[in-house]
Amino acid sequence: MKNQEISKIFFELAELYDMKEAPFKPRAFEKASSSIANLEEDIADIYKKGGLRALENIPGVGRGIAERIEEYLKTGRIKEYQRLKRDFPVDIAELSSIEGIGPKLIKVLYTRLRIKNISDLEKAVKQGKLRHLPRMGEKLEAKIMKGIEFKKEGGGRFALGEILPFAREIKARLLKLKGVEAVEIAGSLRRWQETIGDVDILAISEDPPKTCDYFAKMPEVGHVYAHGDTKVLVRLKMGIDADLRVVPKESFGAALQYFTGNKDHNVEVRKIAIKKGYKLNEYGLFKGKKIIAARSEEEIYEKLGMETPPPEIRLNDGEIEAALKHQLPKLIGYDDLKGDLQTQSDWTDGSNSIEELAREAEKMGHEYIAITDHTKSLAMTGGSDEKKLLRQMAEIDKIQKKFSKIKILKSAEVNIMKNGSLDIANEVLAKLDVVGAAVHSLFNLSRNEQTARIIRAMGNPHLDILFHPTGRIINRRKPYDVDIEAVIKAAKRTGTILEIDAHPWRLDLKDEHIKMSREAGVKMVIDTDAHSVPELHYLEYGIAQARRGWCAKKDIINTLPLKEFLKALKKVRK
Ligand code: DGT
Ligand code: CA
Ligand code: CA
Ligand code: ZN
Repeated sequence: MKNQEISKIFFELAELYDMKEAPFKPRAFEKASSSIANLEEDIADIYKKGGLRALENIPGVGRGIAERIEEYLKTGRIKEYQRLKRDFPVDIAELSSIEGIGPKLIKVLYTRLRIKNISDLEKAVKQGKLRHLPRMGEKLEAKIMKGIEFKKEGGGRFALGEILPFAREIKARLLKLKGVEAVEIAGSLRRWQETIGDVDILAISEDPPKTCDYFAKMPEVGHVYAHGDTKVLVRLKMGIDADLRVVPKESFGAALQYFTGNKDHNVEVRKIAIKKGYKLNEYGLFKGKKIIAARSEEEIYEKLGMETPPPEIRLNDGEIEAALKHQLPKLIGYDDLKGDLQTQSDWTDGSNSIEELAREAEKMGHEYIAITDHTKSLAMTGGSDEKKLLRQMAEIDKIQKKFSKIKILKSAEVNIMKNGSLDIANEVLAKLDVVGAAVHSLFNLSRNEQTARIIRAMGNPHLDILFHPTGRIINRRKPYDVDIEAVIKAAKRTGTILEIDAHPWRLDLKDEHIKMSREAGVKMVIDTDAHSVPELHYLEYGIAQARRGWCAKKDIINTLPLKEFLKALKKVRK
């Protein structure tokens, strides 16, 4: 499937045009890139079935972009991309994954210092070469060095959101092969862990060697480590390893249990088996040589006297005890959300109109969507001041008339200033349906200052939701130093809701903080932080994150229908 390749090329085209400071094009390519990455269907199939017209139906794809997709599908390349790439033979995706590095700097780095990738960059930083570049200095140089180190600490693990769509694509392709009966993604991906070391796939097939052959020869494969009749281990060109194991139908459940992990969970479960006089491995649960259970995970756990823990919580972190007592919580389900509460429109740094966002949210079955554009002190996004916000509210009233099934909530992602005040006047905040606020600057304050700043903001009676409470960006930016326990306590005291930001780069709050909030009785919401229509589909990442934090439906207030949801907000509006 060509989806990921095309998405990556469009991402690079966006950056390449950004370097040239071309208007409009960067946004257009970026939009198309993320839209295509999120497609479930094979783009080549879409094209085969409906030609250019069908491609244009993909959100964010207009005529021009559709023609470039056609060119790629027909010729295996996009000339425009090759031409631009000749001028800048740089690994843009790799370099821009470092905090502090964007297209403009990449251009300078290449034209002045011939830096093409992270290893070139690291050398240059160590030699102190960066600080002499225009608009650079020792401070930025140090920040970039920190970014490089942070990336290395990550140990080359990929963010879940980079890998899951791709793993699903491989699964879909395998399922189409003749003789393949079932395919499951196992390992950390099935547990929705926030970063992924490698991809583990299990399959049942009538012709295992043929299925393995197919896997080993996929165009995405860069290197084959091992290729047997039932097992293939490869490195993909994108830099991550992937394993395929074809297992017998009779023992599929045992294999799935084993390869889902995590390892600590498996070790404990195996101990329970031994205590009962059994043996457990990837082929089944045995009493002597006799198979007791193997076909499904459920029958294995049942024979061990346990409930089956959902994969998301298999971490040997309390789930085994709960499963033995038959007291596992009923986790929030993937269909339980009624609305999205953080979305940015083209009034600031989002790429779609309010109407487009609402239309897609309505199609997804949401009852409500909050439009939360940035506010004035985030000047680079064109953030709203009071006047602009009032204009937007009036506009939403107009747009609302076109919708009967979804309520467009007037909202904002208000900026928390250094002293903990909000950058929009209370009289205007009072007019919004729901108010979110977040820290977007001064990440380096001391723990005390940062904590006090956030807690003071939560004391504002108009503030309903604290957005992305720790500010981390996976593999890119550490959380700011904040006393999260104190924040959770303040949330309880002030009735402030904490966000689980579902954006796969954020996943903020993270699992352990979600658990702490739930235990403290603090309510949360799950929302996407979408900056475009395709990103509205990120909710599932947030739901997984909430499940990893053991949340039930009642812990998450945007599982409530509109009226009850509004009632659950802070005092002043009640
Ligand atoms: P990753 O790949 O680092 O993101 O994390 P996992 O959990 O996918 O780990 P991986 O790919 O090394 O192994 C997949 C699963 O196989 C793992 O979750 C549990 C199981 N497994 C691997 N090694 C062992 C082991 O030594 N003992 C047991 N009991 N299970 C293991
Ligand atoms: Ca793995
Ligand atoms: Ca593995
Ligand atoms: Zn934004």
